[in-house]
Parts: sequence; C-alpha cells; structure tokens
Amino acid sequence: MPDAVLPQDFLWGFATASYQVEGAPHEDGRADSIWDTFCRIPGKIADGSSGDVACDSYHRTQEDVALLKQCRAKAYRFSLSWSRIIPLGGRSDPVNEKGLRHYVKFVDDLRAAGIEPMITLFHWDLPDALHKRYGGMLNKEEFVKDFENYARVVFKAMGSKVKFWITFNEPWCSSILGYSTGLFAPGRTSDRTKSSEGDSSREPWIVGHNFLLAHASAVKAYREDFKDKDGGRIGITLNGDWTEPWDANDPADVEACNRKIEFSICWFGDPVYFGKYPDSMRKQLGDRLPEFTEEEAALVKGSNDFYGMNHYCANYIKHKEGEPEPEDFTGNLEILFYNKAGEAIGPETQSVWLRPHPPGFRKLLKWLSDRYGGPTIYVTENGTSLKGENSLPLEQLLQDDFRCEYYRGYVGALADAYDKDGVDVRGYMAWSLMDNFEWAEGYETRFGVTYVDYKGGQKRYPKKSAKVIGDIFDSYIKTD
Ligand code: PNW
Repeated sequence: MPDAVLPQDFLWGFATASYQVEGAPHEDGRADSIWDTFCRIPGKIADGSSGDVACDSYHRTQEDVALLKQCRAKAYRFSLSWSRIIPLGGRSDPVNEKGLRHYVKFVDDLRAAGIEPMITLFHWDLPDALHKRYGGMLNKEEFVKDFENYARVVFKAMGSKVKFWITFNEPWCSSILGYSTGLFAPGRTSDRTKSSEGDSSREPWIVGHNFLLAHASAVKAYREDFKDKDGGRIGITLNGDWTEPWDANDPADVEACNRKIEFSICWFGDPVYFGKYPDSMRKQLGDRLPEFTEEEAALVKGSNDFYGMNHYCANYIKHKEGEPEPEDFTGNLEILFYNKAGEAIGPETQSVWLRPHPPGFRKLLKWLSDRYGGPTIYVTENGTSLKGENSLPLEQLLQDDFRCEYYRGYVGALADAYDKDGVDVRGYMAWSLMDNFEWAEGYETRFGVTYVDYKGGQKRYPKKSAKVIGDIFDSYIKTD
C-alpha cells in the first residue's frame, strides 16, 4: 500500500498535440502551419520526416477514443490546429467550418465515452500565413488580436462541452527553441549557419512577452463572455525542470539553481501571478526584456484559473563567472547531468535533455506552490523516452519497464506533494498517449504508452505502461 493518497476526483489521463499526431495536413481546408514549412527545410528534422501522416489521428478519432477507454483514462489533453480552424489565421480571414466541426465532434465523442476533454489552443503550430504576413509572434499588435479572435471562435463553438482550457503550451520552447537556438519552427537565430534571419539576444524575449499578452487577452475574453455560462477554467502551461546544485556547498551554485528556474518558469509565471518579470531576468537582460505598460501588467496579473505544469526531469547547475553572453537564456550558468562528486542526476534516455529524477517533481511542485500562493495545479505533461527503444523488436519494445518505473517514481512523487506537502494538484496527463512526431527528432524518439507502427499503417499496440499507469493511479486514489 502506498503511504500517500490522491483524492477520488483526481483527474488523470494522457496528452498529445495536433501537429504531432493528426497528419492530414491538406484535408478539409487546412493550411500550412510554421511546422509544415519548417519540416520542408532540409536538415531541420533528424530523420527528414514531418507530421504529414504522423499517427493519422485525424482519421482515427474513434480508435483514439477506444484506446483512451482501454487505458481507463479520465481525461484527454489534446491541441487544436489553428490553421484547420482559420487556415490563414487572422481575425479578418474566413473560418473553416469543416475544421471546426471535426474538433466539436471529437469533443462530443470523448464526452460520450466519459472522457473529459482538456483543450490546448496553441501547441506551437502557428498558421504559416501569419508568420509570413507580419512575423507571427514577433508582432504584438497583430498576434495578440488574432490569437484572441481564434480563441473566441473556439470558445463559442465548444460552449459548455469543454471545462479545461490551456492557452499556450510551453511558451519557453516556442520562444527559445524557435527564436534563440533555432532548433524549432520558425527556426530564427543569430547563428547564421542555421538561419539568415533572427536575433537570439532580443527576439525570444519579445516573443515571450507577446505570448503573455495573447494568453491574458484570451483569458479576459473567456472570463467576460463565456465563463459564466460555460463553466470552464483556463490557464497557461509552463515547462520547467528541477535543479540541484553542482556543488551543494557553494552558495553561488545554490543561487544559480533558483535563477535557472526563474529564467525558464518564472519568466512567464511571475507576470501571470505578480504582474512583473523576475528581478534576476531584468538584471541580466536589461532593456532587451520588454517592459509591461501599467495596463498590460494589470491584464496579465491574475490571468490563470489554474497552473498547467509540464515536467520531465532535473539537472545539476553550476554558476558561471563573469559577464553573460548576450545570447544567454539560462541565467548565466551551466546545465549538467553530473554533480561535483561525479554522480548522475538520472539514467540516460533517448532524449539528450531528459534524465529522470522523480524526487525533483515533488520538490518543484512544492517550490511552485510556495512561490505562487498555492495555486491549483494540473500537471499537463510528464513522461519519458527510452534509450534505443526504436531499435528493439516489437515484443521487447512493448515491455517498457523503464517507462513503467518512471511513472511509478513520478506519480509517487506527485502523491507525496499532494498528501504530505499540501500542494493543490488535481490532475495529471502522461506524455504521451502514443508515440508521435517528436519535433526536430522526428520519429526516432518515442514517448508513447502505445507503440505506433509507422511502417505498418499506423497501427497502435499498447505497451506495458499503458496498463501500468492505470494500476498506479488505482493504488493511489482513495476509493471510499
Ligand atoms: C514537450 N527541451 O516538449 C512538448 O510539450 C511535447 O510536445 C513534446 O513532445 C514533449 O515535451 C517531449 O519532448 C519539450 O529541450 C521539448 O528541454 C524539448 C524540451 C522540453 C520540452
């Protein structure tokens, strides 16, 4: 028997994102997103692939619902493709009823199966037309208004069918990976070997600022015109890893640990809860970090009904001496897998950035709860890839014990945070329901509890973890 319990109404399930699973990029009037165009540039995706077919989920909604049922999921977090709904993206552009109907029907099907839909409005796939028209997220005036318009179209179509809304998924990733390192769409960076355009020292901070304003405008719209009658809640999902000092006896490393979290999570979290950026960021970035006008600060402050948390791993952190580089986005520090004593933070996975460390999940839940005054938290992603999984024969691959252990460790840490530390965490979505298009890594890296046979007609085969997750939650959730 576990020594911690989760409440009876704890909402658990699985997550995916539109571009990673849907395929059907040109069907029923959908237009390109920045990921469609990015994938066409040679060298950007490890295996030269794209989301053109992916899991073919656009044609297999029934199969996906059945899979969720089979896994005993209570909820499903998925994202909408903006360019299916408004192909050209903008507030004066036509709405594509076919695209919109597809999602309304999917929501109806989920609800009929007793699965709570949790909708992410934006999981990185900006309509390409908006990127070309005015620079997408770099353009505050246009982007904020167009996102609010898109959100309103969706709120109106879904009405009271949807109770959980997430505006943006991981704005850190779209800002830093899309506008600083250039690894993600639209691939802008100061590194001229990768892109002829971009300014890593400025653009990510502008994009981040505009995400916050777009988020807050959509939340205001929902609260003013939909929330009372439709009864949903809305928030933003932020990603962030736990940090441990490289040298626990060096106060500068201990301080750098906090600073790393501020640069990755509080960049967005502090404006949402406090109406301002962290002091550590202002100090390092100066006027490259945009200022909120009084009106903007008031709009952004208080714009979460819940905190959406994506969490995967932890790192050791070593402070750096001297002036930070203008392109630095970490807080002037090194992100490491080994500490001073040579101990690893966790085992290797297929993802170069991901080393599991379950105790960090409990610590970060508490850290965030303390910083933001005990907000309601929904964990909107957590999961792992497995080193070499893609090269295993099918029978072996389906016995994903490493992933089962990961979930045992992380869900255990979550239950401890709830039951022992008093963190108000009410839901958990595993990443992912099935293997899917893992962005710049293509299909080599698998995160699913379900194997997808990309060469065999996208057939799905549940792995051991697909059943184990349900067993883990059964063991923690109070039944009396
Ligand atoms: C998240 N990093 O992305 C995303 O929300 C998912 O779409 C994705 O498939 C999943 O995690 C697994 O990668 C991340 O480099 C991508 O630190 C990269 C990083 C973190 C999160």
